[in-house]
Amino acid sequence: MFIRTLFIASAALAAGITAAQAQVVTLTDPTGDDNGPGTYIYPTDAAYPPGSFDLTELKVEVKGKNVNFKSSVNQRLDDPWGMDVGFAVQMIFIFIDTDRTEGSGHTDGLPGLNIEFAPEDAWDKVIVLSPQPASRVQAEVASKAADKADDILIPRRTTGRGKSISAKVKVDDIGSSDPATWGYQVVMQSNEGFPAKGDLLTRRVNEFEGQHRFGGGHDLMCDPHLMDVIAGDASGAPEEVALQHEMLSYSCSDDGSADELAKLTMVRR
Ligand SMILES: [Ca+2]
Ligand SMILES: [Ca+2]
Ligand SMILES: [Ca+2]
Repeated sequence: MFIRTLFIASAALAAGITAAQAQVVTLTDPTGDDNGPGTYIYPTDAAYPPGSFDLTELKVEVKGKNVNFKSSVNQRLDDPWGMDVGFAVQMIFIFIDTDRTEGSGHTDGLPGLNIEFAPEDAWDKVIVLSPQPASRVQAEVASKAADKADDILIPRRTTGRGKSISAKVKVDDIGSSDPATWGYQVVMQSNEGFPAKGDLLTRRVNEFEGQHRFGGGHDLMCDPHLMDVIAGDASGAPEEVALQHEMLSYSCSDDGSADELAKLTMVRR
């Protein structure tokens, strides 16, 4: 009897460990593709060393009542602007599709990104990793993306260490507790403390790079304003670079409005 009870207990324990392990999702991105659709160039200021916007990994893990997000880049983080959270130039948007239901969620992006999502890849929540104080990000969301405010999750504290930027969000705020079932898209942008009117703290991409402007795109808002995303099945395979460039293709009309915005898809496991 005692042995039987022990067996059941250890079997339950083993099952519990398996369930916990299943709740870790690791997505990998190749290096050297921090050029958006293939043409983008870093700003010229020394605050943006090579690799700063080259996404390499996203790790998502449920721990108790929280979901931890840890996103890595191909350059040691630095704090040239005195943000006091261990990083400064990056801003990362983690879009998630928690219900995998076509037509449920948002197909438009966020102000300043110039992207959209396919209906089958509509996002339900986005986690914003910014070095700005959460109160500043919240104020920007309230004034520039109020219609989506309920689905824009701003962690109380986001910190950088080594090459990784981390934050946690409550499972209850996401409304789903199994990251293995979600779809993902990770958008690498840059923290712009003095954003253009309407932009959600994002840095612009122009035709020519400037001290604090990305280059290689278009001076208006028809080009996707981002440097790196995940593509394919996010295993980090070299062919994901071409898939990214294809996904980020866009077309501008003569007056600089978008004929076609870049349409992002989700990575699913
Ligand atoms: Ca990358
Ligand atoms: Ca532009
Ligand atoms: Ca990529």
